[in-house]
Amino acid sequence: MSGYTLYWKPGSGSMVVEAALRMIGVAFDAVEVDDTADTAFLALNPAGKVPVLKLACGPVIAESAAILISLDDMFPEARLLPPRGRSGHVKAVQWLIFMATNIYPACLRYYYPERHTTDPAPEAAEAIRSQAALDMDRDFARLAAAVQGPFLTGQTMTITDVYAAMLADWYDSAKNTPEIKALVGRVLENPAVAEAWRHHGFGA
Ligand SMILES: N[C@@H](CCC(=O)N[C@@H](CS)C(=O)NCC(=O)O)C(=O)O
Repeated sequence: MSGYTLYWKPGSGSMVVEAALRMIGVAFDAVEVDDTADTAFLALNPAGKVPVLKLACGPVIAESAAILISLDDMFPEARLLPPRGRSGHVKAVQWLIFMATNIYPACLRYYYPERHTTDPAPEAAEAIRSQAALDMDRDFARLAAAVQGPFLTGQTMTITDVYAAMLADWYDSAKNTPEIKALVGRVLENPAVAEAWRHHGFGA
């Protein structure tokens, strides 16, 4: 048993955490979660969501952005994020949180609109889905405008770029935005990311 256990599901946001662990080069166990409503899994994360990262020394971390920032704290030499104190660090954290709190939830509203309304009418779900698409179009445009090139914060890939690529893979019109498309191509040149991407079934 390694010191880290990643609870994951194919096609889910656990992809970016697996990519981070592979970029760090630390050994980890991967536990595929079949049922996020299972009592044993809810004991780890009462929100019933992946990703979850369990550390052998005790802590269990949920929330994708929190896991990535914690891993950067634990392994600063892996440069998941630019070094603290540099402007690149602040910007990479800002865009990571922007995506986790805006685009990721919009994507969930887009694919599961019926979970976001108490109105059972199909039109209600359709309205949620249409608004989610508008929200994603706006927020991906903001993200695309911020790309310094080839990566978000310039010449060096960060885990924030991998997060952007993951979300873009869930939403076709983002995937086709030139700045994002170029960024995804560059991100996938990294073998650690490519391995996590493949393992999670992204790019299908
Ligand atoms: N805010 C959470 C969102 C996590 C989330 O919504 N995960 C989805 C998969 S992408 C999930 O586990 N849904 C429940 C399920 O698939 O059973 C994060 O950033 O980690």
